[in-house]
Amino acid sequence: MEDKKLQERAQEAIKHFGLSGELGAPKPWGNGHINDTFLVEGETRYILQRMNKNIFTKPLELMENITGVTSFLRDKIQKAGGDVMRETLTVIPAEDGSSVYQDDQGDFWRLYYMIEDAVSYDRVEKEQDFYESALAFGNFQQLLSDYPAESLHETIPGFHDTKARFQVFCQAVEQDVCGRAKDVQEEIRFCKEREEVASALGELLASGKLPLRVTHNDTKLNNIMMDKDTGKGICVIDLDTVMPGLAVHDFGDAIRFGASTAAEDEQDLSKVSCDLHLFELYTKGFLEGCGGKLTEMEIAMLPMGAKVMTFECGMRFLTDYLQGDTYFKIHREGHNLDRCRTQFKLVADMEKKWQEMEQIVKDCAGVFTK
Ligand code: ADP
Ligand code: GN1
Ligand code: MG
Repeated sequence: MEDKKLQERAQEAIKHFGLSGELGAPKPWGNGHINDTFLVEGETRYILQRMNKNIFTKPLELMENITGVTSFLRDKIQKAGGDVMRETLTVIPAEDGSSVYQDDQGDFWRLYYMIEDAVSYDRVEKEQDFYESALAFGNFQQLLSDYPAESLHETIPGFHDTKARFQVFCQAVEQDVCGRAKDVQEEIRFCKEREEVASALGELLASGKLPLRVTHNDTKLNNIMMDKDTGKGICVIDLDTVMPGLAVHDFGDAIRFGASTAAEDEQDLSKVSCDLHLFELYTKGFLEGCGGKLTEMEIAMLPMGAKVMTFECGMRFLTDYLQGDTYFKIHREGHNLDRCRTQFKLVADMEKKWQEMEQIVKDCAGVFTK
């Protein structure tokens, strides 16, 4: 019922973008956890999104970031002789010229051209795809290395401030608004035992040992479109969180999702581990994609980026579970708890494989700088 109503609202929203020709009814699309995404088919295909207003409280500032970044990328793609319709998102303005349409319920809708002949994966199916995604995410960072960072709004303040997120988690345990804490004591203990993980990277940033760069901050495999014929990562999407951040976070977030042997919400934890072969492939691709721009400290901290991002994500899922599932979309009871458990299983597995992970990074960096 809820979904039906939303679809009807999507159908209303699309009328406000001044598109010509006949359009099919918007169809729910993709597996994002944050926005409501629809495919709209006409002579051309479009992606219509209702932006999550609880999470993105300043949608116009967010769209300013996205139009700024995509115009900047479009320029570079054009100069390099690339295909601007496929290698970057294109925002289609609403009929009043604004980057969004606001409906009568106060929701903001935006429209993009669909990236054609491309797919996004929820799991690594062919290992080469993971390598290609690493090249593309690394390259994305390189392309934005001269973007005026000061012009970017912080769309979610403290997005990867893991230490602050740890405090929020502790409050959620204390407040226990849904009475769920008693059933997740093991997960709470796991998280609390690792308080130092939460501050590891923040301290290096604060002391100037890690540089602030323009980063994507949400480098899940399904946030990149891969060419369906060549398998190349052609377009980085989901630009809501492009902000100044740490390169090792972008690396780490991709590992936590793509180098896992199981889905993010797998219930059988015996299937969940960090695949070191995939870790190695991604490391190679990312270093190459960044084009030698990473500092020695950044390279040394890649394994830590993977552990911190996985820990942070598990902690965010657990916090959301404790707070009554108000942030991430869920599709079943206990979904956020299942997701938290896979992340914590991965953290524990990375801890066991720590030396090997460090060795892999050293070997890859050596080959790359030779
Ligand atoms: P969320 O923030 O909810 O994750 P995304 O912007 O990542 O939303 O979109 C969800 C999914 O929709 C993506 O994983 C991708 O499969 C698809 N998608 C989004 N934008 C486009 C686009 N311009 N072209 C093709 N597919 C897209
Ligand atoms: C969300 O938007 P999406 O589904 O690509 C989240 C990420 C989490 C991820 C976990 C804005 O990503 O931070 O790592 O879920 N995005 C936001 O799957 O919070
Ligand atoms: Mg997404």
